[in-house]
Amino acid sequence: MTGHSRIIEGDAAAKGVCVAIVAARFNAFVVDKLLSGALQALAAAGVRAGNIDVVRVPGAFEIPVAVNQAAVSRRYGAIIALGAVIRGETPHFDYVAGECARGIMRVMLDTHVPVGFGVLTCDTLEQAQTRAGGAAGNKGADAAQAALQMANLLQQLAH
Ligand code: INI
Repeated sequence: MTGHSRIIEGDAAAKGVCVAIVAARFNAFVVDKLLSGALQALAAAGVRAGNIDVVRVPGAFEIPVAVNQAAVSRRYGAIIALGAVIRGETPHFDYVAGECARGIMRVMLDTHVPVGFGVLTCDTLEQAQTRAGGAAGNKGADAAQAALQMANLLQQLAH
């Protein structure tokens, strides 16, 4: 018989890691709930408040450039992107939501800094509220946990 396969998986308990949260001001009444969820999840994982920087940008369209700057600074082990893009009557939604997601993925692949994607893309305000601390949980908290897990996983894969 050959040996056992190794299972390599991220652990969300992250002591000593510095985290940047990049949060849009647009739809702040939703995004601020995502931000509370993310901060609670980070505290639960043992990240010290002094190791967390919260960066506010105008809207989801501006998130990637701030995430990129945070990533290239090499100050952060994990970054969390928070926003709420809600479909209106125009194709604007598709550009804002699509470019936000694409830009964030590009930063992650280019810099190897994990970015939790807590940007809601919803048809209605009600759907967004359900995902920002309502019946469907808090996607800000989920994004924070994902970013910490990925930071831990990437560290393990690098050795
Ligand atoms: N920004 C958002 O974060 N959410 C939206 O739903 C949204 N809509 O619907 O327009 C939005 N637009 C602003 C955009 O992100 C930029 O801030 C703006 O275009 C200036 O560059």
